[in-house]
Amino acid sequence: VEFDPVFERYASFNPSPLSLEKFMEFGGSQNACERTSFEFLRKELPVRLANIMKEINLLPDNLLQMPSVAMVQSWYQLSFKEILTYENADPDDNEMLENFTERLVKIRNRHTNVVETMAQGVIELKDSHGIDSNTETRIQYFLDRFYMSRISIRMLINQHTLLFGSQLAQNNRHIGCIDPNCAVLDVVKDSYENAKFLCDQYYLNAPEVEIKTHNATVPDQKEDIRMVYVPSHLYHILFELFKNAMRAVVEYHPEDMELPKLNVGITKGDEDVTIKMSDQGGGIPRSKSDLLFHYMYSTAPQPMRSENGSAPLAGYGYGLPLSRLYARYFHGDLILSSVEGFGTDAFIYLKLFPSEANELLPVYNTTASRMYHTDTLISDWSSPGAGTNMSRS
Ligand code: W6P
Repeated sequence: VEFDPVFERYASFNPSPLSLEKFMEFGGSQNACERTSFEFLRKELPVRLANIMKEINLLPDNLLQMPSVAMVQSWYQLSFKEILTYENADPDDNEMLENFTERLVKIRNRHTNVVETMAQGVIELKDSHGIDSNTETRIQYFLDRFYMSRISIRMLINQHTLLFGSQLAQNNRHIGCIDPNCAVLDVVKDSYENAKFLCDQYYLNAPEVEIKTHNATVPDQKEDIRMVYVPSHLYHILFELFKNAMRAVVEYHPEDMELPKLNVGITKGDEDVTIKMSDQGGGIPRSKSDLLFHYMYSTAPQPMRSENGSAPLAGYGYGLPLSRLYARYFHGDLILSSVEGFGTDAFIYLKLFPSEANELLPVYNTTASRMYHTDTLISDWSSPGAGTNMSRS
């Protein structure tokens, strides 16, 4: 890659994480200021793009040479250049502002299939060169950061285009894609119903759900649980978890048996909203539980398809690792806890206070750079059957 001082300058800045509170201030109905948003984005978008492009450049050569990866890289280069053309634009020029918003929509469309294309690139590498464990560790590290960066950039673009774009089909309760009064129970029900529809279609059966809410902070506990959040992110996480739970339950129970219900608990505490989803789908052995979040594990040959060729319900695609990124994006988390032979509990943790729900962003620095150059540490605990102590490596 050629040396470009402008690119290097943007890559040297740290991204500026925004909290949900800041996003709300930015887009609040009174002071929503297109000019302010533009001035922030024309710097912040190139910074976030350049930071992650630095990491793309550090990927193993044979991965960078895969056609899909090269294509993704070229999209990033083009979008970076396009946003830079606004570097010296006059922020009071309304025509330019309109043009900027349209440009963002084009950029968003260009990057629509980044996840699938990158996954294809990893498959291309596996088929052509194979992937050793050092390479796998680095790709896992990279994809978590790359997809998180992408989630954050799309969040910024979505907010700007929803607040200032031409499609006025705005839900006036929302601020861009943020719902200041997100009813968690409604999102749970909605995602359950849609997963159930797919499950019924695929297996001709689906488990029921029992949902309980507990508001630990309100004495009469009648108030429903509401919070500031991006409903589409929560929906994405829940839909993925429901599909996995349903698949496990249906496949674990013989056809004539009644399916054990899924149980969902929604609890509002002082700091967190926690959603617990329990299934009795037989669980997974401890040795397999880490693998659920591995991108490599998911690029294995596709799981079974139904008679009519429709996509499988849950194929351990990129669904779980991406869902965990969505949860972590505003400093929440997603944890799976399984009892082999019984079932699995999934916990979604979300920050209740919008001021604490800050974006979690990858930063390109020497620590990050080292991850791409250093081999995985050799374990200083025994590995089974290592045999003699004759040799060390
Ligand atoms: C399983 C495996 C899994 C992954 C994610 C969520 C629920 C479940 N249940 O057996």
